Amino acid sequence: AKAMRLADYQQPDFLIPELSLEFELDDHQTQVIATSKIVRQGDHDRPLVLHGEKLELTEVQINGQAVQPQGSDTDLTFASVPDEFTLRIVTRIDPANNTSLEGLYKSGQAFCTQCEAEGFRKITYFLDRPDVMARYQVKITADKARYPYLLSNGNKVDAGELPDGRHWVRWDDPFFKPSYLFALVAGDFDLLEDEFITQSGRKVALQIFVDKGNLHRAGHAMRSLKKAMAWDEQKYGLEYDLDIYMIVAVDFFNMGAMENKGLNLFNSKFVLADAAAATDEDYFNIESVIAHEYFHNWTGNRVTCRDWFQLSLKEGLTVFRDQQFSADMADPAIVRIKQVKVMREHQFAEDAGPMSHPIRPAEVMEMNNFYSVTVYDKGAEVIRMLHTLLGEQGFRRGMDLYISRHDGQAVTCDDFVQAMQDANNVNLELFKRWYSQSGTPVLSVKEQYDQQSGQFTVALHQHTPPTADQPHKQALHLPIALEVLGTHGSKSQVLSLTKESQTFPLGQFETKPQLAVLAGFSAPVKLDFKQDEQGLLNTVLYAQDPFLRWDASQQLISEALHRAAEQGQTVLSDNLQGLFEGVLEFAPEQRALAAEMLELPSFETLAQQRQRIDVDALLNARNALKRLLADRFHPQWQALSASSSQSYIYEADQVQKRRLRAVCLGYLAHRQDQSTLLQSAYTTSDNMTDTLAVLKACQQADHPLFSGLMQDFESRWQADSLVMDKWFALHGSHQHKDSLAKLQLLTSHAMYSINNPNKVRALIGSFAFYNTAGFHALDGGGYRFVTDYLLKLDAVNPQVASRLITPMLGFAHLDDRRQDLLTQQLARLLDNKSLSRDLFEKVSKALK
Ligand code: BAL
Ligand code: ZN
Repeated sequence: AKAMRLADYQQPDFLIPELSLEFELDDHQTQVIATSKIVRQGDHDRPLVLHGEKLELTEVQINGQAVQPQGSDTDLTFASVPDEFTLRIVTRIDPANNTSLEGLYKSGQAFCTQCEAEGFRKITYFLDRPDVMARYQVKITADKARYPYLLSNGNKVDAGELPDGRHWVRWDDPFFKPSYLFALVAGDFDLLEDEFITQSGRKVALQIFVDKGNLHRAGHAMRSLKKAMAWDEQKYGLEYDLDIYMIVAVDFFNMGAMENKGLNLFNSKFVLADAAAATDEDYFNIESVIAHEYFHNWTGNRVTCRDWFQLSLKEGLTVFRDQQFSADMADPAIVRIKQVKVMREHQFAEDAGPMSHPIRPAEVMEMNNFYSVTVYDKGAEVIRMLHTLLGEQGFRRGMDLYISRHDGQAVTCDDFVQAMQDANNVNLELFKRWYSQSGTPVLSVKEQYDQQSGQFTVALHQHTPPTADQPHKQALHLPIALEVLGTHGSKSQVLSLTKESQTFPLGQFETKPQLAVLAGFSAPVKLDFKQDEQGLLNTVLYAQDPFLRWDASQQLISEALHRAAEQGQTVLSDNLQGLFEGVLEFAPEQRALAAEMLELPSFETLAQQRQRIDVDALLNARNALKRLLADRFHPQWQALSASSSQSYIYEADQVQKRRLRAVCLGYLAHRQDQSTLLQSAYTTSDNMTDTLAVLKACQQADHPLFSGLMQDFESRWQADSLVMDKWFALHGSHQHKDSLAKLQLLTSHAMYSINNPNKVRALIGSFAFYNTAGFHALDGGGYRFVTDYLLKLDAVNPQVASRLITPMLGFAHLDDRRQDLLTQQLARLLDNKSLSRDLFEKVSKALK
């Protein structure tokens, strides 16, 4: 396998302005007739090379004449073609055996597609690259009884019946689009319908298609869609552009969802919700993913990417937009904390491992490997920094210019930054380095207070350690938001760090003030700021920015945990006690924030804070501290976990109560005298959030109630696929001496299937990612199990396998023994001669 390089980008030799697709759907013998208008671009006589994979070619004509191009596994070459011509290609494909879930495949009884990034080439031969944009006309023919709905992008323009029980529908998409935004769905669904009137008064039909019997679970998704449509008009002046917007929920899906023009496809997990079966977190995620895909209509579809190295152009920006939306819909501080956890747990880990890459990668072997937390979440952090530097209005001016300048085009990240720069008359040259440099900068902070003059200054220093992909780093443009807490209240400001080291005066104070740095996580960096515990406690109690308050609490706890791990002894220091007392005091008024502060930092976050960690010692310390806190604040946990008798609605006040309650139950489960309380919390729950809170609490404390409750849960929900994923995940992440045997057993559970990515992620994924004790077991059993599974899974679905290997890659901070064990397993993978390109890219880098 060979890597592609951004530096080698060339304009396409040919363009395809028009494409007509005709599908005769059949499980194993779907026929695709693609008729396209092809135009040579520029003065050259190079051949036409179309992409194509796993296609059976039956007919090719140029301008009505049969021709014989040269075929290979990955392309079809026409040695010499006219400057402008019509190409007709007939191919056959086998959707029912397409387990990669890329291209045209079957999800349950329905046909559906996934083309991003390079799946269209599994449907027909084409110039499958985003800078080739065509107008699509699509005709779908299929059996009417089994497939009453035949859907594609754009507007439905014609339909008819055939004598043999089949029918057909014709769709026309008036917008030019790249092939990755093509979609087709055929199936039998329940349909939820509504409408949206745009700000200019146009009526848009809204349709959500779900599996039969799930109509009552589609309402939240519909409400979310309408909120997102209104928000984008109000916030960015962006209006929807077709007469119809369709969403289809399917059970077999590699990603969360896909923004195909006018026809979004969704993993059913991000559409379906009702109180009994979905948690508050599910409700939140559905709203956010529905919005994300909707926002892509402008940032992604109307303005798209020139090439896949530019993926963050649409993803970083659209994640930032969905984050802004979520902050407007819910508690902004809590939303921000959630995002920062993702950065610290997953993105920092990616940057520290063999797959480190800039948000605009320079080299790619398999594009599917770059739908990463770096491109998405760090990409969004980079957009957020622009927003911080330019301000709300400046950012909006830049967005307006970006959209008006590039509507209908396939452009680059540089084009985006250029629009921001031109609209605001600022110089963003230095800022652009964020797009080409990988790694997590470390920001060192030193404060200085001059007793005589009262001057308070801060010295900032940035340093980015080398990464696997880039040995040398340069200084970046960092917006550093901070708060100075003096005796007369606090002052906030944003410093602009553009050099390696800079000193900033912060004003005059009668006594040394308290400094809190990185308000709102204003830059995606690690902070090196030595503060005493009393200072952190002050920040927790008195800072204005809730993020700073939370962060200080987590720093205090993290340091205590690392200390405990190193000393092999966990104690509840006075300051730590003071922290919990202080937070518990305001918990009844500020429930959501308190809940976040009372929860111990995750093992994954802790692991990113040190060069080397002792897995067992850190796990022990974390558990020991939990037990100490459970005992010390037992009455408070009980008081705050008292359940309310309100019946479930997804609404801020209730969400906050349930969240705090879940954290309290998490502590109570560490005591042996709480079985009655836990049992009753489980029995009386009328909603999945509270039910799962009990299960999770018992699981994490390895409480004797756990297995009984899990059996009860299974018997109640065994027919519900999405709910059973929660059950699988609880088993997968249960840190228990028999967890591996249990895992083995569950892979043959009636509801489990290696073909369904949600199942694999729920069971095997939560083992690899979150079952720290089981996965990192010193006998190597965890690593071996995941490797065995990857070998099987890779042959079924390489994309999912390639996600699942992530926890096996970041081992630099593990002890030598575990590094050895992991290396052995990775070597086993590399020995497999039919390893996918997806896994090969990751494993070969990890072993380098
Ligand atoms: N474009 C792939 C799914 C998403 O990011 O929306
Ligand atoms: Zn996206």
